Amino acid sequence: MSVGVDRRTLLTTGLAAAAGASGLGVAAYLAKRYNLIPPDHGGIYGVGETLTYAAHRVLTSGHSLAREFDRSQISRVVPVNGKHPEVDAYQRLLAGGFADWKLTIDGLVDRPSSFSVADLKRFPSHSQITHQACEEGWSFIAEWRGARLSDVLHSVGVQPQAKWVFFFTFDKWWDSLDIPDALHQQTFLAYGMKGQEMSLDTRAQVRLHVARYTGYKSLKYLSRLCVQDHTKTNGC
Ligand SMILES: Nc1nc2c(c(=O)[nH]1)N[C@H]1C(S)=C(S)[C@@H](COP(=O)(O)O)O[C@H]1N2
Ligand SMILES: [Mo]
Repeated sequence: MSVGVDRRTLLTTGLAAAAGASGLGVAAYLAKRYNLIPPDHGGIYGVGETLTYAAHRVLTSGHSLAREFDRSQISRVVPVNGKHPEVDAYQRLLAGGFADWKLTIDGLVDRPSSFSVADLKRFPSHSQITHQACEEGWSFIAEWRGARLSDVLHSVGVQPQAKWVFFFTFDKWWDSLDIPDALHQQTFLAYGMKGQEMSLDTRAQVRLHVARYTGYKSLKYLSRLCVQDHTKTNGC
């Protein structure tokens, strides 16, 4: 994988070593063991993720908002992290301008469904100017436009026992949010940026934008969402 991931692995290995020494590693282990944190791709964020999530839950209510900015504060440079997935299925969608792309939502929902870009655009459109920060140390402020994930999830009828939403992508990343974060008003399925359509040259046409979290939760190249009551990815 990319150099970035190697750096992250180093970073989290270092964190885990430091945390182990202070007992935080045990807390992280227990949190993971008892399904208290939303897991991420390969667990590479480990202790750091656990602490971030715990701090979120202790310091903020599920309804607290990420800061929003003025138009004048939008960054001129908005770096793109990574390349489009090379898998054939994704390359075919890209070549066709995403006309055949659909986002499947299944799991603990009353009406498993698939949404095209046009379908997502039929939900009320919202915009927000927020900060996206990569854990590797760079960040930018951008205006994002899209459907609230909550509106899309409500339309398929999330069942009462649901606890987590898992997100799967064409580049085989995955991540998860708990239901309060998935339903949060600033969690978007974004299809626009800087007043334009999301650029197919650089980013996926629709991406998750989770304003209250570090950039790695804002998955691109989405293929499927699965609503669950447990944190096992293979149960989806
Ligand atoms: N599918 C997928 N989504 C992803 C990533 C990825 O590698 N694959 N990288 C994440 C990380 S670490 C960051 S910081 C942001 C970067 O988003 P950007 O390319 O819009 O800057 O995307 C996130 N979403
Ligand atoms: Mo990142």
